[in-house]
Amino acid sequence: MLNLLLFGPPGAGKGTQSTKLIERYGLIHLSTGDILRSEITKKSVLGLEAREFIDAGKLVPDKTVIGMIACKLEEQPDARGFIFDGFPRTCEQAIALDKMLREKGTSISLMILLEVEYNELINRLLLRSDREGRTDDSRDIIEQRISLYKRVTEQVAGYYKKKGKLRSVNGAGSIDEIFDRITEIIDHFKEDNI
Ligand code: B4P
Repeated sequence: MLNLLLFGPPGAGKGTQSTKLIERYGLIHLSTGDILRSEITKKSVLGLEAREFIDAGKLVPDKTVIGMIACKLEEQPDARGFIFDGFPRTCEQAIALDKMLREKGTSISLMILLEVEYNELINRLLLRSDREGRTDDSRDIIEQRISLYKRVTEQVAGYYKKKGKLRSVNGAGSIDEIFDRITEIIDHFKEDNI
C-alpha cells in the first residue's frame, strides 16, 4: 500500500494537492478538516462539538479525530492506499495512526511537508475567505491557527523525521509546479519500494 501524509501549516496547499494526488495514484483521501466540516453541515453531535473548536482556531480534541479516522479506515478494507490530509496534527494522533495502520499490516510510506512563507499563507487564506467564506478564515483566526501549527503540530514532522519518512517540498509556485515536485518524490519512492 502507498500511504501518504500531506503536511504543512494552514494554507500550505494540503487539500489542493491531495485532490490531484488521489487522481494520479488511485488513493483514498482522508481529510479531517473536510470530514469535520461535513459533520458541521449535517448539524450532527460531532459537528456541533467540532464547530466551537474550529471557529476559535483551536484543534478538535484528539479522541474525536482519532475515532473519526478509525471509522473511515474500517470503511475501506480494499483501499490501495490513503492520503492523510490534515491528520495527524499532534504526536498523540501520530502514535494512534501508526497503531491503526500496524493493525492493518501497513504503515506510513512518506510524509510530504509543504513549506510556505508566513505572508503567503496569510494571503492565500484571506483570498479563500473572500471566495468561500469559511468561518475560520478571518485574519485573527488564521494567525491563531498558524501559531498553533508552530507550537504543537510542527512537532509531528520531527516524529516522522526520526523514522526517515519526512520529505520537504517547496510549497511556493504554481499548483502544477508543486504537484510535479511532489510526484517526483513519490515516483522515486515507488521505484525503490513498491
Ligand atoms: P483543514 O481543513 O485541514 O484546513 P487548512 O489547514 O486551512 O488546510 P486546507 O487543506 O484546507 O487548505 P490548503 O492548504 O489546501 O483544517 C481546518 C480546521 O479543522 C483546523 O483549524 C482544526 O480546527 C480542525 N482540524 C482538522 N484536522 C484536525 C486534526 N487532525 N486534529 C484536530 N483538529 C483538526 O489551501 C489553502 C488555500 O490556498 C486555498 O484557497 C487554495 O486554493 C490556495 N492554494 C493552494 N495552493 C496554492 C498555490 N500553489 N498558490 C496559490 N494558492 C494556493
